[in-house]
Amino acid sequence: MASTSKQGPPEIGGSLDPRTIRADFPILSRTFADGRPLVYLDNAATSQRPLAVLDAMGDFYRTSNANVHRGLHVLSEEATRAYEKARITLSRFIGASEPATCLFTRNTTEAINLVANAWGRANLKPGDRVVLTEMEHHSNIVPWQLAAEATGAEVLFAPLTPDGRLDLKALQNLLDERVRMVAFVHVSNTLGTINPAAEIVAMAHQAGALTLVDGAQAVPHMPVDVAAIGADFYAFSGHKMCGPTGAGMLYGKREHLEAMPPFLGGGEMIEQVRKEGSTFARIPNKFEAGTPAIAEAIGMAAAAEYLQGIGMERLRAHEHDLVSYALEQLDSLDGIRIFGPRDERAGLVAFNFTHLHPHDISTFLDQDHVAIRAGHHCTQILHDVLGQPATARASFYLYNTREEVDALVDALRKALEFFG
Ligand code: C6P
Repeated sequence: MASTSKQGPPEIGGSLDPRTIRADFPILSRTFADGRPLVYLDNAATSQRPLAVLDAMGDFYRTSNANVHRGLHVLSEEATRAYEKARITLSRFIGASEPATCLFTRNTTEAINLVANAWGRANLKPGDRVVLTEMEHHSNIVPWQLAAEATGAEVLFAPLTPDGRLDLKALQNLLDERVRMVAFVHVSNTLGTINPAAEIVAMAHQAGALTLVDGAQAVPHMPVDVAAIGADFYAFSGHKMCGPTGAGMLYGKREHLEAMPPFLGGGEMIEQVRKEGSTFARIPNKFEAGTPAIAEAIGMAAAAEYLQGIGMERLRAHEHDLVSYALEQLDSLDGIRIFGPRDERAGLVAFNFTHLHPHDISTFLDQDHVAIRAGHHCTQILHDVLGQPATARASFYLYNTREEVDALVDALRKALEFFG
C-alpha cells in the first residue's frame, strides 16, 4: 500500500511561520552560482511542491504502482484504493458531499473544456447566450467560443468597475432567459479580485442559467466550499496548490454530470461496447477515459492534506499580510501603476511602470534571482480593457516572506535606476 508521507504539516494555531514552512520545500533552499537565494514570486503560474507531495508520489511508484480499476492483483487493488482515496480527500477539501461528483482532469483548462464540450454542445442552441466576464483567463473563454461556434450560441462579457471588480449591476442587466451559462473566475490571476461567487451563482440561478466557477487561483489560497457557493461546476488545478502538474479536478452537480454525454471516449468510461454502439459507465468513470494520472492524483490529495494541516484561513491571512505589505512598498516607487482593487484582494499584484516594458523588468529581476511573470497572463481581453499589452506580476504563497517582498522592491528600484 502506498504509505502516507513521513513529512507532517506544521502545527495549527497562531499565525503562519513561513520560515518553518520553507523547510518543507527543497527547491526553496536552492542558491545560485553567486551564492544568492531564489526569490520565487511566480506562484500564480505554478507553486512549488513540499516533501509531503514528493514522498507520496515516490512512495506510490516504489511500492504500489499499477493501473487502476483493471487488475485483480494486489498492486492494482492498492493503486485503485489510493486513487479513490485521493478523490475522497479532494472532495472533502472543496466541500463536495459526494466523491463521485469530483472528476479527475489534467488541469483547470481540461475541466472547463469538458463542460463546454459535453454540456455545451448538448445544450446550447442558436440564440442561447453564455455570459463570461472581462477578467477571464483564456481557459474560460476559448472553450466557450468554440462551443458557441459549434452550436450558434453567443458569448457575452460582463464588464468591470474602474477599480477592477466585476460590475454586478451590469452583469444583472445581461441576465435574461437567453442566458444558459454564467462562467466566471473566482479569483482573478491578474487583478487579484475575489469575486462574490455565491452571490453571482444566486443571480445566475435566478435567471435560470447554470454556473461554472474557475477556481484555479482560489482553491490554493483560501477556504472553498462548493456546496456553500452553490455552483453547478467548479474547476481547479493541482499544480497551483503545491501538487504536481497533470492533475486537476472538475466538481459538478450529480444531476448535470449524469445527464451530460461523455467528453472523451475510450477504456474505463464504458459499460458495454458493441458493433451497434456503446453504453457508458456511471460517474465519475464516465468522464475518466483511459489510464488516469494516478501518482499525480495521489500527489494532489497529499497537497490538499498538507494545506489543510496548515489551515486555509491561516494561509489566507498570511498572503493578505504579504500583499498588503507589498502594495505599501510598491507605492513608494516612481511611475508605478498597480492594477486591481486595493483591499479584499488575493495574494498577487500586477503592475507597470510608465516607460519600462514588463519583459525588461522581469529579465532584469532575474539577475537578482527574483522570479516574477511578465506578459498578458492569458488574460488578453482584460489587458485590452486595461489598455496594457502586458503587465508585470508578483504572486505570493504560504512560504513567501516580507524579506522577499523587500527583495522584489529593491530589485525594482535598481531596474528603475538602470533604465533611467
Ligand atoms: N494561470 C498564470 O500564470 P491550468 O493551466 O489549466 O492549470 O490553469 C489555467 C488557468 C485557469 N484560470 C485561471 C484563473 C488561471 O490563473 C489559470 C492559469 C497561470 O496566471 C498560467 S497562464
